[in-house]
Amino acid sequence: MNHTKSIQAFARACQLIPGGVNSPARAFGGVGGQPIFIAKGDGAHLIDVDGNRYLDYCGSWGPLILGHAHPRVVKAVNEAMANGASFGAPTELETQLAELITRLMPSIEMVRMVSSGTEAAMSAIRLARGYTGRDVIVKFAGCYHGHVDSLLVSAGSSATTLGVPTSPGVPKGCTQDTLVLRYNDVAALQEAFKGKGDQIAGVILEPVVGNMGLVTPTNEFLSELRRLTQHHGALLIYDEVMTGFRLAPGGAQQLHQMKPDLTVLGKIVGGGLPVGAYGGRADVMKKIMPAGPVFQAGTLSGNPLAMAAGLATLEELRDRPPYERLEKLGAMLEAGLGAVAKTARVQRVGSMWTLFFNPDPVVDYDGAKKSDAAKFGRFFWAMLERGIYLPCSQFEAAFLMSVHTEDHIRQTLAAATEALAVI
Ligand code: KE4
Repeated sequence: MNHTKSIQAFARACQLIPGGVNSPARAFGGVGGQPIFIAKGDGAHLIDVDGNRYLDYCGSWGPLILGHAHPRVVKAVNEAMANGASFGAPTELETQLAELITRLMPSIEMVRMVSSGTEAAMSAIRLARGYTGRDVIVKFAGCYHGHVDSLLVSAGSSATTLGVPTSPGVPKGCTQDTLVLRYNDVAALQEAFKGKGDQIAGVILEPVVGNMGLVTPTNEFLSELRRLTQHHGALLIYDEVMTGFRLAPGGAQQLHQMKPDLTVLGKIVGGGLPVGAYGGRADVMKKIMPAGPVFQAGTLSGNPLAMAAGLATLEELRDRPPYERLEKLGAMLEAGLGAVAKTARVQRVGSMWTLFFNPDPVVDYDGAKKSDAAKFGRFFWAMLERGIYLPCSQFEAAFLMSVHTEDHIRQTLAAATEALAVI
């Protein structure tokens, strides 16, 4: 494949943009080489600036469950744009999206819109501390909740990919109240609450992890999380930025039949435009300014274009639910990869999946880090050259979109069979 124009575009970008990218996750740091510059998305495909066409399993890292440039989303955003991009005043679009979110996720009784998953997680943490009057936040190694200072400790996603899970520039004061535990470690959770139960404001987790690669929680872990937080008056915060509206209409919490106190949202809720949201129990949410004293604000929070894209996306998911088909396609892909990958294993929930180059089941961050990331890098490029665009890291989840077909899966399995034979 010819990547001349991508190489030229990257060199030009590097003059003015650190690392040539506006997010390290896109830097190809985990797979080597230089990032591909994209010209256009079209349904299940990406077309790069050299005209190469790829079957896309990144979907912008999750938001595009409906595929690129879905007609219903394009129409909604164009209509909103014609009315003006932003007013700095409330619009009914925000209330309409809030009504749909709260209908799909009943644990969310009230919701506040922001502009990214990071902003949503940051606000939820502040709210948990403001509501409880406590300082300690529990997170789990390998989970990623955006680049929130207090949560950039043992963070997954590109922080792990690029080898900086705990970022410089974050003063000790920001993380001294962040307690990092091992995912799925019930004993450690019990120990933490035994020692600090009356100091813990909240526990935040990915209820199905995408950011160390796809890792699933045990039922015992989820149940104990709910029991201990309830017992000690700490808030249970589900970060469903990646899983929300993807794993089920009501996200992972519907799948697990769990009711968190707060939920953090992003990605799909904006349909590809910048939207984050956080919501949950009304008695907690009413602490947020101007209803209550906990401050949070944003110029483009609830932006009409972003609301229109999010509404069109959630309405399409409501009108034509893709979940059964995504499960069928996911199972077909998992079975096919399992048949050809001798030293790798697929871990999957619905339309989220990871091919781990790891002989053992991955249940936590230590396990994920034992994966052969270099081999994943060779696999990534072998697939890219065969027209398959995967997330560029072993420590990420790949995503099926509603526009994927069985032929796409067959094409992917044929490419994987060849790729696995040569890496
Ligand atoms: P954003 O600030 O990137 O919108 O959301 C942060 C975030 C929060 N919580 C979870 C579970 C997330 O997965 C994310 C963002 N995910 C990464 C990819 N794993 C986004 C890609 C990027 O950083 O460029």
